Amino acid sequence: MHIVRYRRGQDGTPGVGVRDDGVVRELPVPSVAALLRERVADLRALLGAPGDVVEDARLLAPVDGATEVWAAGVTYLRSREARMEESSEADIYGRVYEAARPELFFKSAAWRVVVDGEPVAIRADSGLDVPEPELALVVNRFGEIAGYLVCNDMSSRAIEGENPLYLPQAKVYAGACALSAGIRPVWEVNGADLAVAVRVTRDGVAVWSGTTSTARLKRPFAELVDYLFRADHFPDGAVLSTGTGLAPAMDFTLQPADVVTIAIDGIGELTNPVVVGKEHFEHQRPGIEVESRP
Ligand code: DO4
Ligand code: MG
Repeated sequence: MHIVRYRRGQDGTPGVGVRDDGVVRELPVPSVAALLRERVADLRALLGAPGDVVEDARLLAPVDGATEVWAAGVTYLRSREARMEESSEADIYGRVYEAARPELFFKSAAWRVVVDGEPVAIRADSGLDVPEPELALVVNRFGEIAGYLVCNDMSSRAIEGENPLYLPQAKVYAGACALSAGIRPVWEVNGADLAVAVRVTRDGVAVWSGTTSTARLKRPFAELVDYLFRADHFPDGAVLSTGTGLAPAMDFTLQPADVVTIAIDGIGELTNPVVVGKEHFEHQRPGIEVESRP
């Protein structure tokens, strides 16, 4: 089962539902944010009694309201190695990999997230760009892990490599954050040992692929969530991407029209074509699905 946001094909009305065996059934809530204001036990009860079938659901990005997407970095050995190769300041990546405090950074507001099938972007001012295939935790406002998503943390290696202080520019720009369409509830899958696979195709030919497992993640999920919630409130919950365990060699860079596919066992698949520049995202607008909280 997956929690989904959708738009009805006929009248375009947005809704929230559960998807099982390809069939979407509606839930009596206005947003995914509303679900993330519930404790996991209450969420489970709510999902157990869905309503009518939605015949013509077009799936949307699985986040809305004030839910923020954050990401962890250098949580796998491969990521530590890759940063040390690309960076003018290799030492800091080795230190953060060993440190008690993880690297966490803001990645996206909900309204900027793209979903399966939509384009992801490389920046027009970057020359070395990669997808980062990651398992993302969906965390409710109480700091409980409620489910999982597939995340592509698109990144400019050129910009981050030039100076680590450029990290926000390397990581946060139009089309940089893609999430799979459905949230897999936490009680249905063990996120700690899942196969993660990535494939980039160019003109139909695979130009980079790789596999890893979430078992190689250096830090427990609970530790990452604990640091995120230490000094801030997330009234509509948060998505916390857990970092990449897959990075290509330095001679690989994404190109426009490449297609990136990320699959995580039991969670879902995320496929996005690559475009260059912010022009492709002018239709994105904040606030449309943001509702007032009680
Ligand atoms: O330190 C830069 C970011 C690392 C990252 O995004 C990752 O390891 O996934
Ligand atoms: Mg990453």
